Amino acid sequence: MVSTWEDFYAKHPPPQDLAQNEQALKEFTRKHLEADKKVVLVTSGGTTVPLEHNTVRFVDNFSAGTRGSVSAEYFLEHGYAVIFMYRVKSLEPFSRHFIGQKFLDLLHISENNETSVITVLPEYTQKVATVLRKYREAFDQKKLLQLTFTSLSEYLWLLRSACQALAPLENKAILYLAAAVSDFYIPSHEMSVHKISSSGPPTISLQLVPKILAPLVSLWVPKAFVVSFKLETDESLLISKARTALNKYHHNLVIANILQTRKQQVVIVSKETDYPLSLTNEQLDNGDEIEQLIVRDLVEKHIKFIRSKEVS
Ligand code: 9Z3
Repeated sequence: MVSTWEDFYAKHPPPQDLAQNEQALKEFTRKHLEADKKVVLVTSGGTTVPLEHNTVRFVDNFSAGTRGSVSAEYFLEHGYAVIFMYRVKSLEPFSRHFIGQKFLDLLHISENNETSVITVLPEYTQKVATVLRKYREAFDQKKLLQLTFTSLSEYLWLLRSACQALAPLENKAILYLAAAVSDFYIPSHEMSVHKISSSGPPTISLQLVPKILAPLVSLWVPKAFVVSFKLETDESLLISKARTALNKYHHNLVIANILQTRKQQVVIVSKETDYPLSLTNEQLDNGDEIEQLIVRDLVEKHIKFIRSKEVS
């Protein structure tokens, strides 16, 4: 049985930092509303579904956070203020360029009279400077707000709060729902309190997560430009599933992608049309990013959307 979205919120307590995040959301959206700015909410990374209240094990949804973090940078370049809602430890805008060992490989160390002097290697200085400038501008001018989630329940609470903060922006807001959100969960009252014993094979029964796009589109941000993502591994299902979602939730666009090819090709699906955006192998090898094409396309559509609302 599928419980309703109201039921989900009634049965799962809000995360402890929700009030603090709501305050940050309110201040951020108020500032940009006053400045007549466009704001995008980018969700990114996968949600976890805990198997135990004292969580040792959980089910995870696949997403490195590349789509979201790269897109956030391009939205900033197009003049949007960005609320970046992401899974703890998944990729973040700007720092994503220097993760793991790559960061240490940029640096040079020299010893000078017993002091260590660390510099960026000359061949990387330009790249670091370019990213650093954009990073500083985004934070110093308060154009980027970053908020985190880990579990499905934290994600759903934060998403609703973000929508409530964005609602006053009406059609100036884009929702860009790139996070990989679990379709299944164990209801709180059915979950083991302690670590599940490994003395025998456990039977784990998952239930369907209520479809949150329904209240999001019809109640929380009815005037916003809403874009969801559809992830499949079977190519023959991709477009029909995307279209089913559009017909069911009546939002603006679905961006459809196949797990294995998601960095090279996506399909933009609207009620009227569907068309691919893609990179050639050469472009991919050159470091071009498909998110640049996606965001450019969306920004054009969003401008037309705002104009159409001004006329009607
Ligand atoms: C996506 O389809 C994203 O493009 C990816 C990005 C998760 C594939 P990465 O972070 O990957 O760059 O590694 N996101 C949406 C996935 C999702 O859960 N969609 C739901 C569905 O397909 C509906 S909203 O049913």
